[in-house]
Amino acid sequence: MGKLFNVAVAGATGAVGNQMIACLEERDFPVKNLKLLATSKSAGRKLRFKGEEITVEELTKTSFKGVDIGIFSAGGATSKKYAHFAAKDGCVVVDNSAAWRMDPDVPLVVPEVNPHAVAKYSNKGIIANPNCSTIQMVVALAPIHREVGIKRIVVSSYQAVSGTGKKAIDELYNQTKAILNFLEPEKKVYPHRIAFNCLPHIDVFLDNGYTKEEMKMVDETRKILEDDSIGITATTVRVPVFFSHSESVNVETRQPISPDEVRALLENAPGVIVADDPSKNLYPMAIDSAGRDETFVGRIRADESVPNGINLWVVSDNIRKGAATNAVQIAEILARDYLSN
Ligand code: 25A
Ligand code: L14
Repeated sequence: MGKLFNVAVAGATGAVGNQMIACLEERDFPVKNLKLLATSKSAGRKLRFKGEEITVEELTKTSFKGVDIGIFSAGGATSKKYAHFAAKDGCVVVDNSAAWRMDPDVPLVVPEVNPHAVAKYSNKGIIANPNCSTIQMVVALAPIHREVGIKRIVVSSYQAVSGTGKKAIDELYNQTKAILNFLEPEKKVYPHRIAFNCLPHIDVFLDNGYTKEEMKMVDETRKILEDDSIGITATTVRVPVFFSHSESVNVETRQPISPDEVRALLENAPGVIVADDPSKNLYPMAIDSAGRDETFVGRIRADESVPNGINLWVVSDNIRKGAATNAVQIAEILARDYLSN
């Protein structure tokens, strides 16, 4: 039998943390002992893992003593505060927040795209998990970039509320229920009503007029594809969907490529399912991809307004591949290739 690891999940009671626990179980990660960490509010709650109840503990500076791998999804502030304490105690951190993603010493990994980057975990003892919208886009675009080179990307996203966590899932549910009952909807999480609405606003606004979510898509895509020459512009939009982000992606390639060639490439790409048959009304949809780990691609067609243009519609479960699954896949590479001796 292979080596078993002591694993901790920080933010275990959140939307992503819950899914991380489920992924560790589903994928049969070699866990010796699982520690579940959250704020003092949640300490004492019990969560199930492989048929056993595990009591949630309060996250503290000493939580990671004896832990081999710590998977964090408790927000950027928590990661900034605690990741170094974990690393100091010899625990490798796989961090799901934006805190370390653009640190040049920290690898930013999508296992289907740049698994080799995991090796750089040894710099700081931290590996960053990319933003959900970036992950699904690069899973779909990396095979095209390798084949013909990508010059420019124009992306617009249609993002689910679950990205903001449990409180936002509750907000969409409660607002929808209120409106259908002719009651005044309450808003707590987003600056405007999300039920029956679209908000061109995800994360905070920056001085350049873009949101932080939009700039994450620009910066993280270049880092993961290891190519700063790619021009990227993004508009990220919150839509009243619970799970799965959808993206309209327009790419301009360096060499010509036909829609059929793109389809063939993506049919053989790891982690991708091509769902593209307009004659049968077949295209990727949020409701079909929710609960799945793959990235679904369809509506593949030529952008006839430029010489080498392709349009794609890319859909994936933001809590699974966009967060928990990708983080657990990173931990699998780490465990198998780097921590097993
Ligand atoms: O503000 P930030 O930094 O940008 O972070 C924003 C939020 O984004 C989520 C996560 O939300 C985070 O809080 N998030 C992070 N990365 C994400 C990603 N890549 C991401 N979302 C999508 N993609 P969350 O609410 O899902 O998870 C928060 C978890 O973090 C724990 N936590 C927060 N601060 C912490 C901390 N843990 C330790 N130390 C800290 N300083 C947080 O723990 C949670 O696990 P908690 O104790 O506050 O418990 C969660 C709350 O959830 C309530 N709850 C439980 N079940 C339900 C529920 N609410 C509604 N419905 C339920 N079914 C509990 O009552 C408890 O209050
Ligand atoms: O991981 O949808 O950087 O509100 C932070 C914003 C995840 C999505 C991240 C959202 C994102 C989240």
